[in-house]
Amino acid sequence: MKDILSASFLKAFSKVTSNMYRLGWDERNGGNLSLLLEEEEVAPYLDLKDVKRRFFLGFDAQALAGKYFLVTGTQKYFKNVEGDEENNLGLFRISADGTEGELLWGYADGGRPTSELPAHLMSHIARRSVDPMNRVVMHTHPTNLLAMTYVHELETRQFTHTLWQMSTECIVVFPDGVEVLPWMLCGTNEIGEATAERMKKARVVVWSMHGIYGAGKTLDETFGLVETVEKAATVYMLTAGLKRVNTIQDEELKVLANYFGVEYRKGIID
Ligand code: 2HA
Ligand code: ZN
Repeated sequence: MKDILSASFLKAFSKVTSNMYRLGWDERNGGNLSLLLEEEEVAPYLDLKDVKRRFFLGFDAQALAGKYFLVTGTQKYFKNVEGDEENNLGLFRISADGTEGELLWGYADGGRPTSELPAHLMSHIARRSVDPMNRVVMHTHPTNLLAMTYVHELETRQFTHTLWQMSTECIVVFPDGVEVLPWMLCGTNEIGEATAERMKKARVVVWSMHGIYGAGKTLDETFGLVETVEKAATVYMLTAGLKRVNTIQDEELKVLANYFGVEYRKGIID
């Protein structure tokens, strides 16, 4: 059996949590991250029959039965993940009936998965229904995006339009735009269901006055997606309240999308 700490997926996962912390997105226990793994990726590192503990999911995850997930722990700090993975992360399988997590490694100090596990797993199900290659769900509290939800209309069309105007790469990186949820109580099945519903339309869901959810095929891609949204929100916050004399015109957004061959979401600029 190989040492799981040497697994490239575990190293990449740790590194991304460190980068998120370094950028100031994940204060204290803020943020949570989940990565879907296939059995053949996990098998070299763990005895798949050795279930350490079981925990109830509290919703139907049948669509993910038999899938493996690496997930940050509840009350754990992103700044502590790298170098102490076994206490701060857990790797579990979704039981055959979709009701339980079967812990195979991690949460070593008796911990549990993030309180946002419903939003994560429901988002995985929703994203995979439109993109079967989706493997990552990232929740974090990027500073300027959070600030923007205090001063900008909380409406999907307007919010997306503003972000697309904030830098030339935006419409190319997130042509599906961002979905905006109103303030809701976090850690519940309700916010999980609302997030997952929006995830069918876009890979980014803004939680007003809280943070962001991003989804993607790889850790790098998902991090890059959230990073690009946060960069746009930063430009917005640096210019909000100042007299804006220039912008990217809607016609220019269309030229960009056409040049890069991306199908941008309809109803935002037309
Ligand atoms: O787990 O970010 O939304 C900490 C959070 C909850
Ligand atoms: Zn949060």
